[in-house]
Amino acid sequence: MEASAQTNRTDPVRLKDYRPTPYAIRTIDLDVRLDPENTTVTARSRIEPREGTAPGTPLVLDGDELILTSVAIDGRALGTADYEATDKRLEIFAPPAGAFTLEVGTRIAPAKNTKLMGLYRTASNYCTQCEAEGFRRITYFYDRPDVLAVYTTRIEARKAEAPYLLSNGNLIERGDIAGTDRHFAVWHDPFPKPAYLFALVGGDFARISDTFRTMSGRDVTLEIYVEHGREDRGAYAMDSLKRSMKWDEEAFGREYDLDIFMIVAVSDFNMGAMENKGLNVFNDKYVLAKPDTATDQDYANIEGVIAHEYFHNWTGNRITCRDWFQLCLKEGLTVFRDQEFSSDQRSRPVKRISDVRLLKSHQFPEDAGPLAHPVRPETYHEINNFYTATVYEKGSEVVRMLKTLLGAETFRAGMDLYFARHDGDAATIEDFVACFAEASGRDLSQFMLWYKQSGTPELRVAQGYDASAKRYTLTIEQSCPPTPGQPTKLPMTIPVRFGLVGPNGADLAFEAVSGAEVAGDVIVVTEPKHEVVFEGVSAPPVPSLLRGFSAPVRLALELSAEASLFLLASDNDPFNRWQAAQTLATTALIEATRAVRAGAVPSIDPKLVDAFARVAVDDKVDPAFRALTLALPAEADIAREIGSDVDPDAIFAGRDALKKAIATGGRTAFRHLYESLASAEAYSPDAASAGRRALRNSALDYLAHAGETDSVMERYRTADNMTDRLAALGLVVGLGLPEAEAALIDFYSRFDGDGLVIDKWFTVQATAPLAATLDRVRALTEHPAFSLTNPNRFRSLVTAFATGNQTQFNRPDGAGYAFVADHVLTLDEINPQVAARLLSAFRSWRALEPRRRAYAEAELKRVLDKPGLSRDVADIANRSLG
Ligand code: 0A1
Ligand code: ZN
Repeated sequence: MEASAQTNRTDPVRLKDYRPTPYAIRTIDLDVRLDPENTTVTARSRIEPREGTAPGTPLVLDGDELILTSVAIDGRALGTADYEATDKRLEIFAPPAGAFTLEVGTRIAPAKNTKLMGLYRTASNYCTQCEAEGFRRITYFYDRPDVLAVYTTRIEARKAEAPYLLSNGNLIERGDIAGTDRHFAVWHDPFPKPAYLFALVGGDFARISDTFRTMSGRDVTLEIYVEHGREDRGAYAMDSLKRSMKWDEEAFGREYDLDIFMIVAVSDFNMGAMENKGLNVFNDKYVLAKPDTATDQDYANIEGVIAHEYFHNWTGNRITCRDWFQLCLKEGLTVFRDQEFSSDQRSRPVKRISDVRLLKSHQFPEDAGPLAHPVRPETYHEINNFYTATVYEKGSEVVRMLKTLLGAETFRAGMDLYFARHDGDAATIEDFVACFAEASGRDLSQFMLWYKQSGTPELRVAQGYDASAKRYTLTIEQSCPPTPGQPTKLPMTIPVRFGLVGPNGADLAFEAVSGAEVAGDVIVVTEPKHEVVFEGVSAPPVPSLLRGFSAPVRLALELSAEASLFLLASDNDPFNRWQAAQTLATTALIEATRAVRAGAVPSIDPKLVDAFARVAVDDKVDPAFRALTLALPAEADIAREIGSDVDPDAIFAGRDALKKAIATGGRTAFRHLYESLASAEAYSPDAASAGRRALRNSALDYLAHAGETDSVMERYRTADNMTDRLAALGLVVGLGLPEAEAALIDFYSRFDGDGLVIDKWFTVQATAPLAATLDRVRALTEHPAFSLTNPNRFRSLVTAFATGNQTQFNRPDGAGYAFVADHVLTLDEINPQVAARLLSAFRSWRALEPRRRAYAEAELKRVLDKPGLSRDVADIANRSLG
């Protein structure tokens, strides 16, 4: 390894090294005096040795970029011989033998905090982000999830600067400080919690209030704090919150536990939102919505994220994680819960298809590349890089598989046991799975491999039918490709929900089955190979496997185009009807790509075109489902299916050819659809209306690809909501139509000053698959509305270009990679977390054709070679090249 790269390597943290801390911290009283450049924090903690700790064992607390101003134990200031402090740690050499009170004074400068971890400024307000390791940027502490303390927080600030002073728990005192322009508030959170769930907010906001009566009849105050002038955009978030609270009572028996639940929407935030106890802090894009600024997708995201953070109150807060390796314990489970919530609130099949699309487009590539890691990793260099699709989305799939294997009732019994047994604990995945093993009486040790083995398993399936014996056989083989650190894999437990679809479209019955455990409509695959034999099958079936996507695996099953067309028309499982369309399209797209690379014109099967046109106008089918079926696999999905020697330009051309063929062949159907779906009703974000808009915009997309571009500009001009306006703008700009510039100017002037909408304007331009895009994106980085310090602005332009523009990021001259690498390096000095996420756009570089691969590798090396790189970016660069 090169010397400079070596400086960017550190020792990893390992799961097997987990040890509890020698001391417990039972309570912490914080006194925080807010000031942009000079905030002072006094932390008084009640500390005691844990059982078995030898007297005199040093107390070593975490810190990060802190200035220590005082240390005292039991009221006596310590001398410099008693401790050592750096900006990263505070070591007290010989603490008292019994319980003691430690008082630590620190100084911080929120205005200089561009990492947005710890206490920082957003607009002219103060807020905190402590997960995963941000509390150590506020005071010296055991900043790890297994140290649970009761927090009492006093906040003081100038009244004019921060009329609202908020923290976790219940407000117990507030008042003015006589003779000054200052005031204070004291909050007490009775629930012991780890430091990552601490939050503090100070500032001037508009407040939206409501109440919720819980199932036991307690009234809870609900408050949403937003920027002044945005109070007309909080109603949907509040409604989503109330529906989430009700649903968790009904679906899981979980009631809210404090007197008040607060949400603060801020415009500078590294992630989506944060579940701090009683005081959630949100990226404002997941709170603010009104019809002319937010799309249907924004509304759905708000509903999902509000639910997610609320559900964390039980899965994450009441029961937290023992260590960060267990992150999926709270995240996978909470994603599962929010997905179930949205399924119940909207259409279950539509939600399932959207979730699987996300899984396949984000998690499958992660699992197939150098950043692959188990749902529960066993080592990490930088925990912030493990808030991944694998931990979240695959983590949710693992919980869903438990439910599929155990059945809904036993699953609920396992969840009840988990809540009863571990309330107040910092738990592990073993604790969680043990509850289901106990509730079901099933041995789940093989199932645990889902948490330990990375990579996407593959099921290879062959079929045979013996007409005279009426015997149908499915030969199912499982395998899992090698992934970093895991060259070989053990066979897993894979639940395969299935049906044997007979000639009339109904599932065929069978009299007996052997060769695998079959529970109801689920084949439980456990061995490397099963021969599953069904007796008494009256006709040759078409197998419908992995219904509802019952396991996060790849399915290799040779089905004829006729069989897929039959499933598309007849399968009683809506997910597999959608899957059949995807399979047909994917096969056609791979062929079209191959043709383009061979210099030929792709030939498109008219039967496929016809099937798509028929789906479009099938009024018996839910519009949202039709819209999803009509959406061709994305370029990145096709790249993933091709797997190696990928040429993104050929994929684009092949896909464009298929799209135009469907557009032209189905023109009449799309025209009919577009016109028949016109609506005179006022906008409503409900799922049914959103589905009709999605279908109409899909028709518009196809019409535009058939050359009927007039409708697009008309749609743009007459739209009465953001969904329709943005769909039209995306087409005008993405197709490079002559009206693009005028439309962009119009859009900007309508929404000038509205950051979240300007983000859409940036993204539309950054994702246009046009040769001029890179120059445009470069120019937009100089635009006054762009910002390197605001994560939403940065992501909407630069990250959107890297992750949402296959042809231009992967330009054959390597200029896209160089531009992105430059931005990784610039941003690394401001906000390493967001920089590291951007760099992970390179994760599929090894699958590229040789020329692009060489350019991408050179850029990754250039990044890694920069001295003084953050641990976040160095970790991604090292693993990507590893
Ligand atoms: N627990 C949050 C995710 C989150 C993680 C880290 C953060 O800081 C940078 C912020 C949020 C969730 O799952 O919603
Ligand atoms: Zn979460």
